[in-house]
Amino acid sequence: MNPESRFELSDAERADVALLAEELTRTPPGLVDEREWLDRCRSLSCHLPARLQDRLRAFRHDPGRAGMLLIRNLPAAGSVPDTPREGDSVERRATLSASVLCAVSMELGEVVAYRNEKQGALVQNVVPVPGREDQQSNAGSVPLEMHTENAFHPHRPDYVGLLCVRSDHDRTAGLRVACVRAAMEHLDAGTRETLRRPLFTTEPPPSFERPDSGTKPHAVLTGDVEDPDIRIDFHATHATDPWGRQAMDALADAVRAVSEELVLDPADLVYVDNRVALHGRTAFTPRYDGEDRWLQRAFVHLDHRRSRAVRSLHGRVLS
Ligand SMILES: O=C(O)CCC(=O)C(=O)O
Ligand SMILES: [Fe+2]
Repeated sequence: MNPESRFELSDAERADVALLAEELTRTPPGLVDEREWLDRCRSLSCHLPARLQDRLRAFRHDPGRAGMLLIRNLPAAGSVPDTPREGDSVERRATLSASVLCAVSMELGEVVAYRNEKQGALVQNVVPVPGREDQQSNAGSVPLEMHTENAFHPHRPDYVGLLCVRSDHDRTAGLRVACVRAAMEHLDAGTRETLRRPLFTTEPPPSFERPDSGTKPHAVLTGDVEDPDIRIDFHATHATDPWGRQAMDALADAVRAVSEELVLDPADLVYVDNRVALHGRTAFTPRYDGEDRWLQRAFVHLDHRRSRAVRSLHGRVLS
């Protein structure tokens, strides 16, 4: 992996983050979705180690060629409860892992969630769910296709944060990340041009309850011609004509050629820049024995004001 997309805390820095996160676990009312707790979390996030703050700021300024940042050696809880098994499970309690995820995420921007997804909780559990093995959602265990997170949504996240609480038994579950900046080199001029035309529609993912509906026709690539933003979900996005379909196939090949696979260790935290990078996951075999793979996820927006019309004044849940 490119060293610019990786950051490792020293043991002393990890101890400092642990103190800060432990204080958050004791902060009333001990619930991450409550304003009082979030206000304290934001204040404490200003006291994260300077080197980490510096790196987060640099990542926000420029997501690099990989469009992601892997942060290693964060504090991990001494004992981790059984991996949840139920569908749409969330973490509302200010556990150590939820506190670490929120504090680092709040240093990056505003933590947000979606009313129609996972009960609008800010910290969501990414775990395999019995009976949903084949689903194209984070509850599945078949390969999860590469996607922009919530590609259908006008206020999709700017960053997706994924913190590993527990790895899978066989260590075969790989988070896959592919950045359009690298993929562009594998696309010819005609394909790039087609991907800039509004020839694609995108449905909500299975994690969203209705009544969210799909998009109007949109482009996959927008913004700068050489360094575009990308919006596509290879499961939920459909081309409206054969040219679009051909361009999507070419893009899928390019994404495959540049994607990186990360088998996360506990206390690894990855941020994917959802404007320029896609993510997905390889297949793995859940056992449903309490020791399955477990990530916690949070979404970050850079500009809270932009979603004001679909959010209450101090709320973080978008309708
Ligand atoms: O399980 C993973 O590694 C990623 C799942 C995913 O795409 C998500 O939770 O948004
Ligand atoms: Fe995702």
